[in-house]
Amino acid sequence: MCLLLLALPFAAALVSAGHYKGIPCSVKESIQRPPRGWNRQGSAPLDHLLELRIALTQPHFPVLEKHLLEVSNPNHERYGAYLSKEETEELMAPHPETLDVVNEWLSSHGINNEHLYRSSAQDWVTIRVSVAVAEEMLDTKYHIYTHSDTGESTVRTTSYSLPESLHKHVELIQPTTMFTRPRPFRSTLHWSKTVSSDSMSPSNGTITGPAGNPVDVSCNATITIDCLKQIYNSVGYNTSATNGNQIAISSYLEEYANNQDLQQFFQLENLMAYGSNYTFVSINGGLNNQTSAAAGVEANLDTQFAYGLTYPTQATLYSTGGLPPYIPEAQFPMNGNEPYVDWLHHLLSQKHLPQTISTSYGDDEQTVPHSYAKRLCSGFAALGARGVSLLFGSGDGGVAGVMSSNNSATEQCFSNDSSNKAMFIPTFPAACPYVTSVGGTHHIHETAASFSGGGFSNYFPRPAYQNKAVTTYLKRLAGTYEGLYNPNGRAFPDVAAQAANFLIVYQGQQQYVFGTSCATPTFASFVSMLNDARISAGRPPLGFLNQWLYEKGYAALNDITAGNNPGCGTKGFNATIGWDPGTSNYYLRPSWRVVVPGHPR
Ligand SMILES: *[C@@H]1O[C@H](CO)[C@@H](O)[C@H](O)[C@H]1NC(C)=O
Ligand SMILES: *[C@@H]1O[C@H](CO)[C@@H](O)[C@H](O)[C@H]1NC(C)=O
Ligand SMILES: *[C@@H]1O[C@H](CO)[C@@H](O)[C@H](O)[C@H]1NC(C)=O
Ligand SMILES: *[C@@H]1O[C@H](CO)[C@@H](O)[C@H](O)[C@H]1NC(C)=O
Ligand SMILES: *[C@@H]1O[C@H](CO)[C@@H](O)[C@H](O)[C@H]1NC(C)=O
Ligand SMILES: *[C@@H]1O[C@H](CO)[C@@H](O)[C@H](O)[C@H]1NC(C)=O
Ligand SMILES: *[C@@H]1O[C@H](CO)[C@@H](O)[C@H](O)[C@H]1NC(C)=O
Ligand SMILES: CC(=O)N[C@H]1CO[C@H](CO)[C@@H](O)[C@@H]1O
Repeated sequence: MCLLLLALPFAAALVSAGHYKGIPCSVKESIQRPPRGWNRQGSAPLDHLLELRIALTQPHFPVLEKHLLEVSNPNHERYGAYLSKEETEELMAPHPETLDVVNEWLSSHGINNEHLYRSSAQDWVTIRVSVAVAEEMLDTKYHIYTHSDTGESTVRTTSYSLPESLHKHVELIQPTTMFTRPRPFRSTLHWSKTVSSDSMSPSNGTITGPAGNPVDVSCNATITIDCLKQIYNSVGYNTSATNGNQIAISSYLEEYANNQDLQQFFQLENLMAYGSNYTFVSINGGLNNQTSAAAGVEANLDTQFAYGLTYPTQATLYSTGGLPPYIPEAQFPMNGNEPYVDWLHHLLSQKHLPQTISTSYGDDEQTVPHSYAKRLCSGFAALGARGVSLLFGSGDGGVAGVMSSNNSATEQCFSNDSSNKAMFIPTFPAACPYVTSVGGTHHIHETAASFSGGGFSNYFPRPAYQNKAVTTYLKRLAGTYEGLYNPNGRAFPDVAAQAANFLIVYQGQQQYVFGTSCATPTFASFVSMLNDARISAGRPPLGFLNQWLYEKGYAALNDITAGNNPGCGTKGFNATIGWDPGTSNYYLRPSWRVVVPGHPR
């Protein structure tokens, strides 16, 4: 037990068998209350098993960050000189003293090397302990919390403590105060079973697309693979199956990509890809349930469009197991963590990585503990240093956050601190400065889709690469919404792409889907095509995109100048007039842009 010496000196001395028992502890992390919607029920069963993740301090992270900013800066001589797995791990590793101190603490609780799992860089330790042991180690009390909307239950606490000598060695321990469960960003589904034949027919003439080339009229109502190639001007560009370029999709939360649906989709939208396949990678027990009824809309959408657009590029699907929510009646270990950490551990332990990865999941930033969000963001930075382009959806609730199913509620637009202050809700991971965040547009001429998530982080300060674009936008905003957002925060999204009326195949039927879930694999696919061209030309891939995007890449993008993203009872942010050559000012929200990569050379 981690007792306060002052409170119980004799008892503490008597029970202290190990070095750390009975020495002064102090609170490591606490929250005032669980995020909105979570209500405390009874105590957690003492024999319930928890998989605790312990993040150790990374003293060399600033050096890693410096490397990242150099190798992904198009004006730097090291542009494209990405780090190897070993080099990256060296910069992620904790100090040897940290390993010693933490090992000693663990063994004082009877936890030795054979009971734990370490990440490849040794920066995370995972242990499996009962609630009783965790409560003793962390001087806390776990309870069962139930969510009022979903009925999901979870075992959590609002505060935990550590011996003071450990504080500087341990960054965070979860699950303790973390209530987040990332959700797929899909806003609406149209369940219409019949898709009218003329909506697919190119015979109805063409209109002029954003790049000045002809686009089928039908694309204004139904988005197919052909439409996206036309809109973003890549018709006739052939990717290579053999140059080593790869695209990957992340899948979580028991979302399964159905292979029969995929083949049916290929028959419908890219006949060349019919019969092709992808590599399935299971992380932390992620399953691949091919029962038609188990197909996931998100997983089907992501794989169908990303693989359909980039075929014959080698394709991968990561299925990361997140254990199901805690069920009070069941006595076996359940409900681990949000799954990004497992996914990161897997990727960072690989020698070779896909150059482009699309992830259409996320949660409201304030439901992810600050320390945890920071640490995950550092992991994304490490992937960037290795040359991976990470694309994340910006959310489907406009300025109100994730809101995967209901866009009208305003009651969630408050801070979860005691001030209960009205505010816009940023999303995570989209708001991490080391990922590229993708918002949504619709129609031709493209306008911002109203659901498109966008705003400013409350956790991450504005990165230097955004200074020029964002300060210009803020000036134009002239104080509107003051107090509802953090003007010094990382602004997102970085880019946007078509996000409505995507025609997918789901459980054998043609369906329309909407959301930044559509935009993310789309943008990722065009990044992958650019990487394909670069790799074929013997050049390194684009890696972490944002410095290049804000410095040079924007010139290939189409400004979106109409539309807004309402939420929280407001009209949200306006997309405004774009690049202004007369005054050299950006009048654009960095978001509402669309990629028009043209024919990569
Ligand atoms: C595309 O559809 C939108 C919404 O229905 C409409 O406002 C717009 O005029 C259409 N674009 C063209 C080029 O027909
Ligand atoms: C791309 O492939 C198609 C089909 O094999 C072929 O007709 C076309 O010429 C190729 N385009 C280029 C630019 O090589
Ligand atoms: C395609 O790949 C998936 C995942 O690896 C596998 O389950 C499936 O059997 C493959 N299908 C074919 C037709 O090879
Ligand atoms: C696969 O999904 C189906 C339908 O949801 C379910 O009945 C079945 O139990 C699942 N199989 C496995 C092995 O999880
Ligand atoms: C809001 O909740 C998150 C996650 O539980 C926590 O990390 C954060 O500190 C909370 N914010 C406040 C101001 O309590
Ligand atoms: C959306 O939220 C509002 C306000 O909470 C509620 O009245 C409405 O029924 C919800 N709609 C759906 C489809 O859940
Ligand atoms: C957005 O544009 C509308 C219409 O032009 C205007 O009324 C509104 O003030 C603008 N809002 C902001 C926040 O700039
Ligand atoms: C406006 C127009 O030309 N509509 C035609 C689109 O194509 C379908 C099928 O090819 C015709 O039935 C429509 O008349």
